[in-house]
Parts: sequence; structure tokens; C-alpha cells
Amino acid sequence: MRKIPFLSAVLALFGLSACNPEVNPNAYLTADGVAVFVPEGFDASAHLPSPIFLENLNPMGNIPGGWDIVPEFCTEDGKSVVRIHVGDADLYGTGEVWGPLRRNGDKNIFWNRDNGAYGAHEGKMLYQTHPWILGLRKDGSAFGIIFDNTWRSELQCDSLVTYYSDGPACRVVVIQKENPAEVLKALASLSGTMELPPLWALGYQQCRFSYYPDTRVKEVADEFRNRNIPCDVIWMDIHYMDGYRIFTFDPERFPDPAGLNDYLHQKNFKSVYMIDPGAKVDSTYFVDVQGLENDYFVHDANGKPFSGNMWPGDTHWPDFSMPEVRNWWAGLYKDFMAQGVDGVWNDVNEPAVFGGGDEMTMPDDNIHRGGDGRTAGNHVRYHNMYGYDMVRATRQGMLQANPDKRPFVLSRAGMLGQQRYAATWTGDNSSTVEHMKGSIAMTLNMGLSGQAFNGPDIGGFLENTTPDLLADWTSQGVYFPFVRNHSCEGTIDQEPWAFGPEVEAICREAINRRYMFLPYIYTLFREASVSGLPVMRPAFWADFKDLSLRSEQHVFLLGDDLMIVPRFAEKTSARPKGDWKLVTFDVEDDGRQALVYLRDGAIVPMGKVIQNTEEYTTDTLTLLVNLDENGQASGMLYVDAGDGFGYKKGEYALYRFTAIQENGEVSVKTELVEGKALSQKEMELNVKVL
Ligand code: MIG
Repeated sequence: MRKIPFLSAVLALFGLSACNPEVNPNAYLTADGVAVFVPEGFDASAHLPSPIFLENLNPMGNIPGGWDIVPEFCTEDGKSVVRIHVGDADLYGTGEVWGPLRRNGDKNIFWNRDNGAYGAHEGKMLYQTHPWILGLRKDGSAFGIIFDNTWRSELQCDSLVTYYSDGPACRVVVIQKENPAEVLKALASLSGTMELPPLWALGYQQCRFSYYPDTRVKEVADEFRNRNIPCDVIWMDIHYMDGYRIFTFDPERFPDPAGLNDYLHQKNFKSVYMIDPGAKVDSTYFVDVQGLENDYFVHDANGKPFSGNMWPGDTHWPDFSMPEVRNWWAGLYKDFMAQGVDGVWNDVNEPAVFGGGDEMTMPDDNIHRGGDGRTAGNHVRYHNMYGYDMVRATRQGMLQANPDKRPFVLSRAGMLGQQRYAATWTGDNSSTVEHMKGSIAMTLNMGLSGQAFNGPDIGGFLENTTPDLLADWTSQGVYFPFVRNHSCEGTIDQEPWAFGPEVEAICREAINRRYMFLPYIYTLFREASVSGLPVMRPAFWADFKDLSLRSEQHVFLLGDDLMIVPRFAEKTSARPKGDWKLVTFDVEDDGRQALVYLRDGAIVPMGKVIQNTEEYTTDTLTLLVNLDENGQASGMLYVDAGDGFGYKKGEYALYRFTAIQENGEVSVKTELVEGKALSQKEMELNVKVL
């Protein structure tokens, strides 16, 4: 292990204190290329079991010589500090943050926060906590750093990475691999992957705060079908509830939720409903009554149920750190899902509290009682885990209610490890060009932080969108993993047709393309669920050694094979080298659609335009082929039922297509590489060589 004796001296030169570093913490290897550094006097009861990891990090040997990413632990001004020298590596990841893709010189404050327009703390303190850095050296080799910590903390990304925590010193896990893809796979093997979502969750989704009453929901759904704009999901925000009471329906606005859901299902829509964590303080309301009877709510410093102000007025918050509370919470979904609810949206689970001090949350000295090996602790320890513990209970409840359906949960708050339970979005952005452009880096960095399934509110949430913004954001947003148009209460309409035929046509065409690329996108989701690789990838993914791509944050890749160039970035972006070919469509270019390029050597399977995923089929496909210099190309296709768990029992097919050009003729071979053919018919393949 390398020692850094000169470091203190160098730091002193810059006026920084190295505060008596412990240069030799207890350190060991836990897997190939994965080292665990344990600070002296490590207080396991304040940290373990870790929410981040699937298993204990057991020792399997010593750290090999030459290991150059070595944390140094110390305390300073009452904070636990970790410093790590990372040289001139480019830094990425760090979860959800407003700022550049390349994180060097920037910071994160990990204290999950309701942060409208990313206005507070310059957007460095958002809704999620991923104390994680992906480092990429100039030679293309890579490392990952996990601060195994839930306590309030702060990360400064410089050549000397500095991490400050309000809690006792935490373990640091360092991954070293030959490239970033291998680092993300190692992260996934430690922290888990997203479970394969239902296919419908990959479709286009329409939301607003809020569609009500139920007749308005039906109207919106009908508009999509009448106008031939593909759509899979309509979202129900808080106004469907009876006085903001979770697990209830407003008797006037939504008198017949099962009927509404039937209506949507008949038109091949799915419904997603919001469930917030807080329960209205109300002695006639079953959730509050049960929670109080069983002492399930978070305690204040005096050991009494804490109450604060939220949408329902006076509110209690379930203590999700307790296993019995999670079981109770899971059980609440049974009757709710039985109304024909398809997906669940867990919002404000930072938890946000109106009037809750500077950061709009509960007091630091509230008590979470823990369990399952976790000791009781105050809010400073449990805050960043609150959403995590909530959504794992939600997922469990959905599985109990519908054991044969893949749960779809969307969560606003998050924590590294939460990719196992829920998808996420980037919270309350604004309808501005700046936020549209910046949403690309945000979504990319979440993908580089283990959370493949995420995306922004397309069109922008706060403030009125504009025709141009909606057109441009939709045109690029359809290539994000999560594709949902959403806007705030009080803003003008933001549906694809809201601004007349021209914008509608642009949005329709973009959404059509989402659906045409679904065979490829679903294959990428499956890959992400197995390996932990992101669905949406930064441009530098095309060549880890190409230094010109390290800061490119507008052009991005979908998987390895498609490059997406938003129109605003057409002339200003860095592009990966290679013979990428423009994908053409059967319609005239409207000048707004993001440009899509196919990598040389790649085959991407495409379907026809469909109106929703109920119509999805892989019986007939177009294979887009871009032959490499040797006249060859290949690509993959994953096929399964699109929902349910048959795939876990082998009910899936993974195909490899290989194209070869010989004597001017291109022939394509299809091989089943995993699983089994699910259809009797052979796929009808139309080959389109670009
Ligand atoms: O306090 O449910 O980020 O998407 O529309 C605001 C209303 C609560 C915040 C979410 C937003 C949602 C809104 N919610």
C-alpha cells in the first residue's frame, strides 16, 4: 500500500489541514479489485448493516501492491473526514446533482432535500444520496469510491477528493478495474441492480400535478388515442386522494377508481398513483389510527410520535427503519392495488416537511428505532435512508398484492442501493432551456451511479413551458431511460398537443421513435438489470481513452450502439470517432428531432410504430445495420413476456444477430444465445444497411 508522507506538507502549503491522518487504516480485499478501508475505531453500530451493499464485505485477502487509491481518515471541526488523492483522473457519478457531467471542481451535499428549481444550495443538495465517485484516468483505466455512509455529508471532487460526514467515521470501498464498465459491474455486484421493469414502464408517460377529476383523466387518455400519439401510462398526482389521505380516493373527484382503471386498461393504458409517506393526523382515518395504535410513527426527541405540516395538514411519518413498519406499510397496498392500480409513485420521501427548518425536513433529534440489526438512531443518521426504506416496503407490498407482476415504483428521494427497489426522476426542475440541457448530465450521472432507470420531467415542471421547449425536450427526452412529461399545478397545459399541430407533430414523431426503438431499449434494460451497466451512457463510453470526450455532456449514447445528438448540440459537441451513420426515418426531417447515429459494427433491432406496449411484438423487425471496415456487424435482442417473472424460470430469449457482407451481399444470421424461443413463428427480419 502506498503511503503519502508528503501530503500533509503539501496540504499545509495550501493552507489546508491534513489533521493527523491515519495513513494505515485496517484494509483488506473483499473481491477481485475491491478494497475495503476501515477507519480506526470504526463504530459498526452507527453504520451497519449498510443499506448500500447486498452482503457483508468479508475479507478475502490483502490489498495488492501498487494500489494507488488510498483513503486517509481524520476528524476536523467535529466532522469525520476522508481524503483521497486521485491525481488527474476525471470524476463522474456522485448521484443526483445540478452541475456538469464531469464532477471535478464541484461538490455534493448529501442531505436529501425538496429543492424546487434546484434553487437551494445551488442545486448541490438534491433529493438523493449516492456517496460514490467513478474515476476515469487518462489511460482509460478506472476506479470507483464508495463512502459507506448514510449520515449527512459533503463531497468535494478535486484531485484531492474530500468527504466530510456529520457521523462517525465510515468505511470506504475502492474498486479498481481496467475501465469504467468493469467498475460499474463491480458496483452492481456489491450493491445490486435494478430489477427488470415491466415493458410498459419503458413507454411514454403523461403526468401533471394533477389530472382531476376522473373524467379529465379519461379525456387525456382519449386524446392520445384519437391523435395517434403513443402513450402507455397516465399518472395520478395528489389530487386523487381524499384530503391528501394516502391509500384513499376522493369520493367526488374519483368515485370509482376501479372503473377508471378499467377504462384506462381497455384503452391499453396503465395507471400510476402517488403515495406519499406522511399520514394525516386524523382519529377517523385508518392509516393514522393503525400507525398510532402500534406506535409505528417516527418519534420526536421525547419519544412521542412526531408531527409536522405536509399536504394533509398535521401529519405523522411512518418509521420505515423498523421491519414491522415496513411490513405494515407493504400490507396497506393490498386493497389499494386491488383497484387496478398498476404502478406507485412515492413522492416527498426525503422526507419533505413544510416549514421544516432550513432544509424542509424533520428535526435532527427525531428518533428512528431501526431493527434488522440496525440500532436506533437520530434523524441525522436515518434521514438519507428514509426514502430507501420506504420504497423497499412499497415494492414488497406490490409484490404481495400482485405476485405475478413486476412492480413499478418511482421514488423522489434516493440512496445508493435503492436501484434494487425503485426507479427515479430528477425532481422539480424548471421549464427552462438551461434545465433541458442540464437534464442530460443529470440523467447520465445517475446512470453512472448505479441507477439506470431515471430521467427528468420532460417539458419542465415549474413555470410554464413554451412550444419550443416542449418540442426540443421531447425530441431528446424520448431517448432517456424514463420518459415522462410532467408539470406543476398552476402551469399551462403541457401535453404534446397543447401548442397546436406543429409542436404536436414534432412530439408525435419523437414518441413514435421511442416505440420503434423499444426492442433495442428493452434489450438494454435487460442488460442493465443483469450487469448494472447504464442504459444511457456518456459520449466517452464510446472510447475510454479518447480525452476529447471527457467533458461532452450533450451528445450521449443509448447503449453502445446509438449516439443521440440533440439538435441544439449539433454544431458544438464532441463526437466519438468512428464511422457512425445517421439513421433515417420514413418521414421528412422536421429540423427538431434529435439525430440518431448507428455505430459501425452494430446492428440495432427496430419495431414498427405502435400506440402502446400492449401492441408490442418482435415478430417483424427491421435490423439497422452499419457494417464495420471488415464488412461485419452484430447486435442483440432480448425477448420475454414483458411482465411477470417467467423470465426468471428461463422464459426468455436472447438473440444475437450477425451480419456479413460477401460479394456485395449482406446476409444476417440469427442465433439464440440464451433462453429459448418463445414464439413458434420465425422472426421476420428486414435488413436495412446504412
Ligand atoms: O410538495 O404531488 O416532485 O412531481 O407533482 C410537492 C405534487 C409535491 C413534488 C413532486 C412533484 C409532484 C408534487 N410533489
